[in-house]
Amino acid sequence: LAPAVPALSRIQTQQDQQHTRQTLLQGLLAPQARICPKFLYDEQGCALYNAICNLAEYYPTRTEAGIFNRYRNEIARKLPRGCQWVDLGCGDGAKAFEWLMHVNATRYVGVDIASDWLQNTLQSGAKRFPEIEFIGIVTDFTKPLKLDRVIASAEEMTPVLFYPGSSIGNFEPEAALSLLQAMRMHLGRDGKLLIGVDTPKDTKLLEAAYDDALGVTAAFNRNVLRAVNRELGSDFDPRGFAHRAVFNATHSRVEMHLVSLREQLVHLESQARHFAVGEYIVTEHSYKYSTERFTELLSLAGFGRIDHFSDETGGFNVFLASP
Ligand code: AVJ
Repeated sequence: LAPAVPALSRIQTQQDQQHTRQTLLQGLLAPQARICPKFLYDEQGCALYNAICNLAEYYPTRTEAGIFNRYRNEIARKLPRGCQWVDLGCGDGAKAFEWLMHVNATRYVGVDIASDWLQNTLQSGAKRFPEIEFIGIVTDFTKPLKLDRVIASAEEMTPVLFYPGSSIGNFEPEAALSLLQAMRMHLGRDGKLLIGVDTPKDTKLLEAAYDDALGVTAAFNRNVLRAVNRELGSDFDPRGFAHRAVFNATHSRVEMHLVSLREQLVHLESQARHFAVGEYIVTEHSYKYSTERFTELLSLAGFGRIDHFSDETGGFNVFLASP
């Protein structure tokens, strides 16, 4: 029996695209230049990110997998049977696929901005789990409202929202709160949120995780300039910028920068941006939350029941939250 071809839909209107470009342009022209981290994940960027996850220095993926493996049964017992498993930022789906059998999932909903990857993920998932319905949605959820279109009604099928990898850390805290609130609203009575969150730790460890010896993260960061060139038709030269990762303890976040190595002028649509030597673009904030701070954020977002699971060193947390 051949598995059904998974349905893939895009919730990106022309207006969204316009707005995305406008925001990108605005960020690049601002006194402190910035690029939204979602542009890191074009096809090349996804491949580099997957390579990052296997680096010795990048502990989050490994540590989270350890927690999932260790507590799989305990967590699965607390999850609803026959759920729709909503995989937010699914990538290759590998993390989610480990769960589907344990919860008797009825439907898998893959959500990602990288459409090429999503199609492959759905196809391999449908092959591996022929009894589960696979659907995919190409979108980013920088706007919480988009979740409306992503999650089928909770009355119809109880949702498990799966948001691993500490991707929540890419949002500014206020935006993270609104996103968690939006998630909470979509859970109905019995839905659950399973989310991985990185913790603050020794600066050296944090900075090494975001500036590895092989330069994979540097390539990942500089690749964003190519994605921007494609989006805006601009003329960034990736060789003109150096990767830098710093832990900002005041804000409890790792910052990725692209530092201009020379004085240069970059053309952006009909405008141009001048960069002095040492001037930089912020490409990513990766917020780190202590157990207490993230528990507080979840309760502010309206979650009533919050469990968490950690590794021995407290280097990473997995939260299971219910309305
Ligand atoms: C995918 C957002 C969780 O912030 O650790 C990895 C992205 N950036 N190395 C992170 C990332 C640099 C990653 N997230």
